[in-house]
Amino acid sequence: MFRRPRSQGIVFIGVGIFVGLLYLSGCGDNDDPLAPEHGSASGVVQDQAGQGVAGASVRIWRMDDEHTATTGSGGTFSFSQLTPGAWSLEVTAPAGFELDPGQAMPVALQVQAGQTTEVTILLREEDENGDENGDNGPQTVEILARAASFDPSDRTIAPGTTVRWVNQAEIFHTVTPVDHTEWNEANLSSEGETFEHTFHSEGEFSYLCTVHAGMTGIIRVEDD
Ligand SMILES: [Cu+2]
Repeated sequence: MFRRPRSQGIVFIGVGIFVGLLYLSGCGDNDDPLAPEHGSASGVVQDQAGQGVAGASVRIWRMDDEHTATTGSGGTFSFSQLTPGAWSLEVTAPAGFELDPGQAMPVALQVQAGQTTEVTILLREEDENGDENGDNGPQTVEILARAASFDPSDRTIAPGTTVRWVNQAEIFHTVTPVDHTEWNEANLSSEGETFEHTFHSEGEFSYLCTVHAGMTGIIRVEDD
């Protein structure tokens, strides 16, 4: 008759205890060392025909954390190792394209640990108006509302330029005209919020944030 050696029985018991402990340790809710701490965001930049657009610049940011990418041949991009939370994503169209008028920008994204947040950005082919002189026609420039300053605070632009103020932090700011009515007071209440105004007339337009003393700026519109 076959008789199992005593030492083999002890090994079986030992393995059983080990497997049991492994199982128990896997049941912990929050202390699982293998739980993902980061999330991902990926997406596609496409034109109105649904074709991916290569060469678009993609920027994703959250407080002081910022990542950039350029879309490849399928119009795709992805960011990994993102801290979970609210992120803002902005796409700059490559030559020949512009944002679709219905495309909100920047896009607010919610990143979750262990998950990939998907986003689709719509562009359209740029119309050819305003492109006769070899320049890029009407331009949009950005001014960043930082913790307590506008950056750049002094900006010179050509008539027809759109200025977009972008809130960089979860801080309430205003963009309040000083001694002019070129635009109405605007609020930038949260991170990623924007305000745009297109300047058609030459002049110097001062503005300030009513919340933060010394947070001032000026737009100089000059035709040259
Ligand atoms: Cu402010």
